[in-house]
Amino acid sequence: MTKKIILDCDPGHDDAVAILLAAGSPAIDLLGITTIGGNQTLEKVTYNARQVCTIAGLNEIAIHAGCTRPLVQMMENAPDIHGDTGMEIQGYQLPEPTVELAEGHAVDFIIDTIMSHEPGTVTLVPTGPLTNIALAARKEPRIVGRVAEVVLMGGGYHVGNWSAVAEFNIKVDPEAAHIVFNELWPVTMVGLDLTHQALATDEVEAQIKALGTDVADFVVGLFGFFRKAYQDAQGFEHPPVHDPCAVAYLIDPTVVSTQKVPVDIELNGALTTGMTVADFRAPAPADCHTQVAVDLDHARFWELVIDSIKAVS
Ligand SMILES: [Ca+2]
Repeated sequence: MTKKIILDCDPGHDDAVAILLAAGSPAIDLLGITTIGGNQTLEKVTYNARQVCTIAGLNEIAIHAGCTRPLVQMMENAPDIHGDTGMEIQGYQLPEPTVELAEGHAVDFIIDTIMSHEPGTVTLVPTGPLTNIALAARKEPRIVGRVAEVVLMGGGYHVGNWSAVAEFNIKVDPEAAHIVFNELWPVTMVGLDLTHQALATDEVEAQIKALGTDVADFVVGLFGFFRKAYQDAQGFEHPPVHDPCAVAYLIDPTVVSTQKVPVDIELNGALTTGMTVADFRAPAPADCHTQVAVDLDHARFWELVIDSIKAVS
């Protein structure tokens, strides 16, 4: 059975891989892509989403642009990790996008899509700041009871990457994250604890390169820039490819193990604003609606990504 998803993203190197994984998987029905200012400005990440869809031949996909900035905080971007364009690349010539932007705001597309499908059939997959998702829940509260689940890349119960304890997507719009984690829909947090296991090793890159297709060359080019950025900015040898982990969990839940645990968002910390505070002190209560991703099957994860790259090539 295929899962219908909306991918809400800020491409972004790893967002680009998430789009490819979703588009190429027979287990996923990608209903649309919505964009959110994050890794770079809304204008840049939306352009990048159109480029990714052009490369992957997703000519019919609906791409809707969303919010330009967080609910309360000033905009923050991540040029150290994603470059000035938000999707800088090595050794690959990005095309002029031919896939057009659809009319209508991302928030309205999210609401209309959920409300026009049977309850429990649409999953939201946010891989950027949670502004669009939070606004959708506030504008049309009935979506909360209608989505199948929210599977998001963001946060971390052990480490941060934008501060000692806060991850970028949550840190840049903590108020939006607070809304999303406190609505009573099922939330799976695919955080840094999990995504730091999704390393694009030399072996993985060689396997992708060996496919010899244009899409494979695109991904290898992304990894080239992303590896250098992660080496320089965060001391990683190989880059963690965060966002496709959320999609992989939906394709095959055995790829990502999870644990039910209450999670809330710190809004007023002196050192901890944007922390996803997970309470592991006792077994989660029966009505706990949040869970966190714990362990990744690295080999199976990359197998899924490679299968999708083949499928869209
Ligand atoms: Ca992202």
